[in-house]
Amino acid sequence: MKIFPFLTALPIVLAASACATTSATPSAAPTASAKLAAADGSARGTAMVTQAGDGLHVVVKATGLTPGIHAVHIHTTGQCAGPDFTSAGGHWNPTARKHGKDNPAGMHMGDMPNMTVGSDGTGAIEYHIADAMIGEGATPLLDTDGAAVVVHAQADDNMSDPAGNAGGRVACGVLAAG
Ligand SMILES: [Cu+2]
Repeated sequence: MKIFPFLTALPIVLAASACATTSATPSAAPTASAKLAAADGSARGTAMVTQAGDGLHVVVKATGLTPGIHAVHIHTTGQCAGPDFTSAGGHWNPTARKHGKDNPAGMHMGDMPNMTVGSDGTGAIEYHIADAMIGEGATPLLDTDGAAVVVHAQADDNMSDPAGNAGGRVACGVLAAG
């Protein structure tokens, strides 16, 4: 009778060892990263994007910002020319949607949650962008003109097209592979 639990457990052991073998193979997910800077060039933190299945895992860690709530987006052009960073273009929007998660016609692929910055000037967001690729497919994040992460002076209202009434651009970082 005791043989049955052993037999049913055996496939699980085999599957686990197969997983271990697979993860030991060097096949790191594609990544893109950016160093955020203010208009004067001083550092404002980092952004890291990792391919996670068929979506993007985004982590932004900011420093040196005014306490309060700040919009954070991925913008469509990988250029951060000061002082206003308009060179980064509008929001990354390969599916031609309107702005904002609360907009019935939204949202942009580059729309992300607001970031709360504390009294020490630091803040962070972690977010998953669904159905997006760093370097593959018809509309990759890192297309010919690249992409940038932009932090705004104010909060995003998650509704107003095209940019959520988020005010000026206070930090910007060009995303680059790796
Ligand atoms: Cu923006």
